[in-house]
Amino acid sequence: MSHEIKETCLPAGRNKGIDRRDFLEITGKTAVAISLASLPILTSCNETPTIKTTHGACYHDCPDRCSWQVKTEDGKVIGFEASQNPYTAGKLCDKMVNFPNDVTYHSDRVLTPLKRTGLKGKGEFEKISWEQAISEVTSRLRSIIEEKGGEAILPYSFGGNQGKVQSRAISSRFFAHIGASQLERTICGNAAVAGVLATNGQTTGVLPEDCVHSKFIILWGTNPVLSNQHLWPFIQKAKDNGAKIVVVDPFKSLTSEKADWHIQPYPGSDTALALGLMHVILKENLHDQEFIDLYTVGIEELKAHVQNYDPASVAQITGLDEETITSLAKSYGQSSPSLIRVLIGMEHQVNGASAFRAVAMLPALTGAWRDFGGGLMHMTYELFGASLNWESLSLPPELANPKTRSINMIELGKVLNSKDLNPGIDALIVFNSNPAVTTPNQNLILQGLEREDLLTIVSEHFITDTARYADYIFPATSVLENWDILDSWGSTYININEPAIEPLGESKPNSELFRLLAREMGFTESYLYESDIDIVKKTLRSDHEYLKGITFESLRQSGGQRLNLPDRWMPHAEGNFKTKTGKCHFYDADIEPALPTYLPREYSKAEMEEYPLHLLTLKTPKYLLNSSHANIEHILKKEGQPYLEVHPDDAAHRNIADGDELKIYNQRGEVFMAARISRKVTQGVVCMPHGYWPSLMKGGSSANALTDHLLTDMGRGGAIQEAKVEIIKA
Ligand SMILES: Nc1nc2c(c(=O)[nH]1)N[C@H]1C(S)=C(S)[C@@H](COP(=O)(O)OP(=O)(O)OC[C@H]3O[C@@H](n4cnc5c(=O)[nH]c(N)nc54)[C@H](O)[C@@H]3O)O[C@H]1N2
Ligand SMILES: Nc1nc2c(c(=O)[nH]1)N[C@H]1C(S)=C(S)[C@@H](COP(=O)(O)OP(=O)(O)OC[C@H]3O[C@@H](n4cnc5c(=O)[nH]c(N)nc54)[C@H](O)[C@@H]3O)O[C@H]1N2
Ligand code: SF4
Ligand SMILES: [Mo]
Repeated sequence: MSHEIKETCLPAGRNKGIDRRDFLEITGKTAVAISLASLPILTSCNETPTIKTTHGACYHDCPDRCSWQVKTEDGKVIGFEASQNPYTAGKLCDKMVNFPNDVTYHSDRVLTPLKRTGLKGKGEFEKISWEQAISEVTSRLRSIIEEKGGEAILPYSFGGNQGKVQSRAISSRFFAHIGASQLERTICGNAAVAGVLATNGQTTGVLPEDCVHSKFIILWGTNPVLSNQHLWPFIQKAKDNGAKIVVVDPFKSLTSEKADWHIQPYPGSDTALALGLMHVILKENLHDQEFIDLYTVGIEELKAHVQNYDPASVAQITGLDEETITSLAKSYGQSSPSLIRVLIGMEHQVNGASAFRAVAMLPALTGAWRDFGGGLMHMTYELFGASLNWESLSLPPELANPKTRSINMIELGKVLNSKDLNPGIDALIVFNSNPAVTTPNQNLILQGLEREDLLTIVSEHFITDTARYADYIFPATSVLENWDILDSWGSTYININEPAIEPLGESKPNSELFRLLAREMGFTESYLYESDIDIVKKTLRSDHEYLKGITFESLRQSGGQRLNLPDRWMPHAEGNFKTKTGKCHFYDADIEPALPTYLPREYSKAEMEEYPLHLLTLKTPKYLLNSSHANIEHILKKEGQPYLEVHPDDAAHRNIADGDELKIYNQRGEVFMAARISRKVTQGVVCMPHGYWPSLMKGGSSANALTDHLLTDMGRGGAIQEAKVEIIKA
């Protein structure tokens, strides 16, 4: 198959005539409807200025994965617009509309390698050349490997860039090649997925667009109005068609404000709530016996188990009244098609995976899977897992199944400070992540990053709070400057991202950083040097039916295309669960416990007295994505002051008035923030936004200074939302 690309020069006369309005016309609905493929790819030729349009996609850790197009004139971005594909629907979110100025061209962007000159954490650096930086880093890494072995080196990366090339392709080969410790990347999704897989064996249930057919939608621990904005119009359409929208969330989220019914259980109590619903459904005969007989295992064990979860007991655990529990169970059981949408939000609890496991059982109990638009909607990444050519992204055979130890990213603070770890961590290489802000137990992490004997290397766009502790910072390209291929975990579109402009300054893609390190270390294996564009092309070389009509050329013309999925995607209408038995598992003797069970974290009386309030640290800021963009002045201004939401009773009890400056504290740290007295939280719960950089906060700490590196019940995720605090006026 040829991958030749036709490039066209735009006559100079026409260039001048193109203004923003023309651009919109060219890329607007009508033109796209006629044929996206007919758009010429315009590249530099002798005549100037040269106008070029390239297609790309959002690299953020966001379920939407919007497609966009970038217009450049003489290598500078002059237009940045959402694509008109039916899911992106011509609209980027508020976080991204100004991306070229907010990130790519931002004056604070790191554009050369930097070497530390001051104390760790002070953020004092000098510019050095790539040659010097690569040579010095390589010699330090080489001596660490010689003295302690590769496991003394820990890669640390997460969702900063979800492009397959810039997140894993070359970096994972490099780290496997040097025998580095492996990082368990568990901070987002692992517990949720572990729970759903235990029940259904796959996470791909109802597809996003198909929710328009639903008549009863429970948004369980998810906030699509903010965190999954391109799904929301489909939910809104279902609502316009008469669907009832219910939100189950301990916090009064933006989504709950738009729903018909907000149910506000105590954080971490969802396992009990789901089992309570099953109790009522079975008691009221709202279950689908035929579906259960044909496609599930363990109904008798489940029936016995849910006896412990009668509405009165569940009311005690969840803080809801019995009537709410019964009425939710009946409404859900009697509606069809009925849909439950889960995503990530409720996983960050000690009982988080069990909650997903229990909730995932509900559609099998009621037979909701038989209806189009009925069932569970969770992730979509398995569709890409099945169809792309993963050979290009996986480790080559000679590196597959590495025997090196794994370190859970949640426990970064613990491992950096550990005296028992053998070998200890001597080098930390961070890219696509900002753990000083986003990983629990912030103060322990900062203490670890302060270690003089730790070599810290960070590849970044900005001097983040993690980068402030680096010995060397490498300048990373932004998504507008590198190739990539992006699958999705929340939509059904595949995108490629073509560089719209040359790398600014001396920035280089993550992949190139690892190629340069490999070269300097003298490695000769070809898998370390595969080019980005070759990886993109290879990943698309697949005969899978979902990729029919989707090629490198077609994606280069359009940016994103929907996978070729059947018109009526109903994965479990006739069972077909992907568990070991092929059935939905209400009960599984191989899992401990064999049935989802409400097992909260036990606190001593003294602990509860000292820190009585349950702290939620949520993705409530509208313009931030985790810690990304939390250094951009105009964004922080738009976002406004961060507040701690406090229930009126908790405030009154402590003599706190609205707007009072508070100290929020526990055994791990203290954060300063003003109080906002509201009923967004129930009594006993407080909530603050996550994502703010500690260096920019009063007192030098942000939300994760109060959270702990506790693991979830399954999936080894982070029970970030299991934190207890006390508050006083500062
Ligand atoms: N308290 C609390 N903590 C949480 C959460 C919460 O709800 N509450 N949520 C958790 C969740 S769900 C997640 S996903 C994690 C996210 O945690 P992180 O993955 O650390 O996410 P970001 O804060 O977005 O940081 C990504 C960084 O990558 C950088 N970056 C972007 N593109 C590139 C690139 O191409 N190359 C390089 N080298 N760098 C790049 C960005 O500049 C940014 O600094 O946070 C978790 N932490
Ligand atoms: N604006 C914005 N959008 C984002 C992000 C962002 O930082 N900002 N981050 C992106 C990322 S990394 C992810 S993973 C997704 C996450 O997308 P979602 O899963 O939709 O979002 P979250 O905000 O993590 O959590 C949703 C809700 O879960 C609730 N929740 C917390 N604990 C519990 C519980 O115990 N039970 C129940 N029932 N609910 C609970 C919270 O109160 C919150 O309102 O969003 C993505 N989109
Ligand atoms: S952050 Fe999400 S909603 Fe915003 S542009 Fe990116 S993919 Fe779209
Ligand atoms: Mo996430």
